[in-house]
Amino acid sequence: MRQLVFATNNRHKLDEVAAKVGDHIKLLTLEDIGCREEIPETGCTFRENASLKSHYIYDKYKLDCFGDDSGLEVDALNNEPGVYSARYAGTHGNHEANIDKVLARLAGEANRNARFHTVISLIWNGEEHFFEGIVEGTIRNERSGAKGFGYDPIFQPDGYAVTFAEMTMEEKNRISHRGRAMEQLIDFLVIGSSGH
Ligand code: ITT
Repeated sequence: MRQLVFATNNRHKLDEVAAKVGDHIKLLTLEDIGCREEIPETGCTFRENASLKSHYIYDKYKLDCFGDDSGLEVDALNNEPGVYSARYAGTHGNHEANIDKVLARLAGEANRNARFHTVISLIWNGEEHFFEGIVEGTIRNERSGAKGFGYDPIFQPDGYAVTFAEMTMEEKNRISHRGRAMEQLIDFLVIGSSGH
């Protein structure tokens, strides 16, 4: 079976991706390979940051691996929080404060359109391949639901009456940015169709 390191320190991402790959790929975590460092995310785009994550692991461990960089883009906020999604309110991973900041900045705003965006960088046999996934939706006026992570309680995907935080992981994975990008990665590895 193909074996791949997922370069993430985010437990929720890992769970979602593990559910998506099922038996197709054996996922290794950073813990599995003994990597305890924070991987720097100094790029200005999802693509650059995804690439930094995968290269960090490949350069050090010479293992097939991938990393994703993802975030929320809100039209009325000039696509913020974007690459700063994890640390929008200052502290990395403070999801409650990040949500509060988005809601405060959108107070009174009629245009609630937004999207989640993921870029995955895969290094496979020493070559880099990119996969991208986007899900369009709107930002609710307040939180709803307790599942998922990050901005899930305020993001309602188009065509649904619930937020990502009200969906099961399987439902979210079927339509989410990360789920869509992972489907392409799995196709690439399992049936050999191309990344770019
Ligand atoms: P790693 O870099 O270790 O993978 P991270 O959480 O720092 O973990 P990112 O740099 O890609 O990951 O930041 C993504 C942030 O965007 C994440 O912390 C959330 O705030 C938000 N985000 C991304 N995908 C999301 C999702 O599916 N649901 C809710 N929020 C999400």
